[in-house]
Amino acid sequence: MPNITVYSTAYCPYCIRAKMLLEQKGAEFDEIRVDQQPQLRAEMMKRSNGGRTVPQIFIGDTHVGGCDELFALERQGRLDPLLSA
Ligand SMILES: N[C@@H](CCC(=O)N[C@@H](CS)C(=O)NCC(=O)O)C(=O)O
Repeated sequence: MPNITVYSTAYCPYCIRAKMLLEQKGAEFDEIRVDQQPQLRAEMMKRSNGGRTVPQIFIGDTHVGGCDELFALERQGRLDPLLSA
């Protein structure tokens, strides 16, 4: 499975939904809490080309985007191939 990174904050419903979907898929991921460390928010924005909202999700080299984009991939049947790449 590719490395998966989820940039998140506490009390973020979109983060919770995204993490639940990944967990349902049995995908392990690193969670980076950007509310606790401002420099990591800057890293998140740089890696995501200016993405300001959380979550920002990376699967391998692919910047998925946020929760909505993750669920869109799932609806399109594109998430499983990405997770097993
Ligand atoms: N469409 C985005 C929405 C994400 C979103 O609105 N996240 C909230 C936290 S739950 C956020 O980052 N708000 C801060 C802001 O909008 O600057 C997604 O699906 O991830």
